[in-house]
Amino acid sequence: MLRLWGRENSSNVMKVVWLLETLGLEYERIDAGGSFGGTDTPAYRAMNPLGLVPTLEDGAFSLCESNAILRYLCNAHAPHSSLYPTAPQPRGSVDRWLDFQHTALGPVQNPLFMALVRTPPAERDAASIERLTIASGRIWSLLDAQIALGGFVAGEAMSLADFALGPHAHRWFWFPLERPPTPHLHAWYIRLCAMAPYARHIAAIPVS
Ligand SMILES: N[C@@H](CCC(=O)N[C@@H](CS)C(=O)NCC(=O)O)C(=O)O
Repeated sequence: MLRLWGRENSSNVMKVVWLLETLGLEYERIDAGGSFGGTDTPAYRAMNPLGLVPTLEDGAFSLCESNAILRYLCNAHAPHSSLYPTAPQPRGSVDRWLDFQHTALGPVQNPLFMALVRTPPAERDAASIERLTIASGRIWSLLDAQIALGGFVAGEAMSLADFALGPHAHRWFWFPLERPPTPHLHAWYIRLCAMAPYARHIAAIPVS
């Protein structure tokens, strides 16, 4: 059986759980990281050298990096799934947004999350929150225009790109902030919330 290491409130774990459940794959999830610890043992570091979550074990094989795990699950366990098309051009479009999540959104929304959620109110830096809010809003506005084209992140069909960005969209709409208008993005988020695994493993988990 597939084994997933990682706490349920990690956005990188959430995307993998959402995919596992969507594909109907049998798995067990083991709490690790954050207050659960367990990521600093030699055995865990052999699977995930940075000591982060998630890590996937599939028999004797292990894999870290959440977007690599998304790709692996489709390649190994759902090779015909339209979530990760095999033709080079649609696959390239999905890969592009998977990279975008880590390289464009992550550097602005992850520090915003730390500044707003993981920093006690008395210690919050309003100027940096404002700067990160504006920067994150620009990224979500780009995605709003992209989703306007086809309804999903990588076009007209749902794909791994939605799985990578969906958990972050929940945080963005949850943050007590002024956001730029993004009607297409918001409509997409509402559609994700209507999907049972997203509702259960992302929208229902307290942002913490
Ligand atoms: N690029 C990595 C980033 C993993 C990462 O930053 N994970 C965070 C949780 S979202 C983590 O492990 N934080 C430390 C912890 O939970 O102990 C991936 O996509 O898997």
